[in-house]
Amino acid sequence: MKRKILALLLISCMCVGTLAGCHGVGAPGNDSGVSSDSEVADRDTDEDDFSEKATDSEEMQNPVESENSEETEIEKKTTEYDKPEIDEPDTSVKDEPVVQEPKPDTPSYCGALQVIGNRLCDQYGDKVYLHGLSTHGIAWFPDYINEAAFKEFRYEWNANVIRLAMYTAEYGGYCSGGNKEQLKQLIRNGVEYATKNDMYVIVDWHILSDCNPHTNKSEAINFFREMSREFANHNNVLYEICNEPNGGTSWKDIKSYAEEVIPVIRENDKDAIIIVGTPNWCQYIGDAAADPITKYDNIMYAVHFYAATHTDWLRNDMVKAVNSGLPVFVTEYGICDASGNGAIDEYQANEWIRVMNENAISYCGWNISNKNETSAIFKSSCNKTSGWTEEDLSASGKWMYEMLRNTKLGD
Ligand code: IDC
Repeated sequence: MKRKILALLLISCMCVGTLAGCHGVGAPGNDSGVSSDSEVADRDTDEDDFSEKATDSEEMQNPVESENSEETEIEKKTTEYDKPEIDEPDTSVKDEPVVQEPKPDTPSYCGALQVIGNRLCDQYGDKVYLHGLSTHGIAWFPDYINEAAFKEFRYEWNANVIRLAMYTAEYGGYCSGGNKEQLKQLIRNGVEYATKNDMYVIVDWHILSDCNPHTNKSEAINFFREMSREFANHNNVLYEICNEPNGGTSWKDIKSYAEEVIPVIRENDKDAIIIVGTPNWCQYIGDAAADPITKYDNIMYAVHFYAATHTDWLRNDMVKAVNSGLPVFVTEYGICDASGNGAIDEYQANEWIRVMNENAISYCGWNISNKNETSAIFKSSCNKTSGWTEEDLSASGKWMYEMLRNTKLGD
């Protein structure tokens, strides 16, 4: 039996009764909302009539009062009113219809995640759907890592996962002159805010211009050793150990890197989900499917797409990999082109979402920033770091907001 079901009880008979007795809504007649002078005059007259009639009816139509004294009646009502709530449990809801709502796939319901076959699952073994957003580089846009923002992403945007992207080689990156302590503190803060707001969180070692994860492997090992030690008791932290290998880096190279980094995390955390990037900016998923990592459990593989650049062929490769048994996580996607800029392709974006949902693939949208580029979810004119309104959202932001709001979490 499905274990994570929230039973939402609707006392619908009561509602129907109430609505049936309500004449304020949908009353026939003039529905323009504007009253004519004569109608107002009529109403005045009606009110007078009504108060007169009310007096009449009180006197004439209350057989109870005419048979019993007023006092006795009041006493009786008080007794009836007070008793059941305190002394007798209300069993009347038993026969009411039960509407079952999905629970959101959040840590408080799903707990520690696990990979079963090609699926991401919760602690009970039920499928989990993580839908959320990725930060931009935290070195460049640190201010979005604040508690109010995370709360909004969870409860306004309906996101249940946030990815913390920490560039390694770009300007100010972790391995290119960035302030390591500050960057780690941002990661800690992000994990804390995600935890407080019942979200999963991905710690992303965002390799890009460093192409091959071996380039900064020893830094990666130290970073993940320290982070996994600190987050060992969290059940909501996932590790993405190399964003996008590229520049001809082979799956063989990536796999050998992964097999050095994974055991470092496993020393501290025996079962956290670890996501491994795949060749050619996370597009050659077939290479991983042909030769997956078998020495460790709870490993997933990343596909990244930008809808205006990557279409059917990458979707098909992704589905093929999933069908062959590979657990896939789309840790980054955009609805514009692969530069993070250019025009939005809504048709392709919707196709991607459809296929990912059909295959229970989790996903994070790029990016939480107001950078002047299509993929940023906030307009560049918006300097707020929480408390956003619709006007603050870019076209990508509006699309992602609507999509996340309209996608039910859980099943
Ligand atoms: C882009 C950012 C852009 C930044 C650039 C750095 O949107 O502002 O200047 O990185 O090189 C990826 C990468 C991701 C890219 C994104 C868009 O993972 O870092 O962000 N993209 O180009 N893969 C495919 C696209």
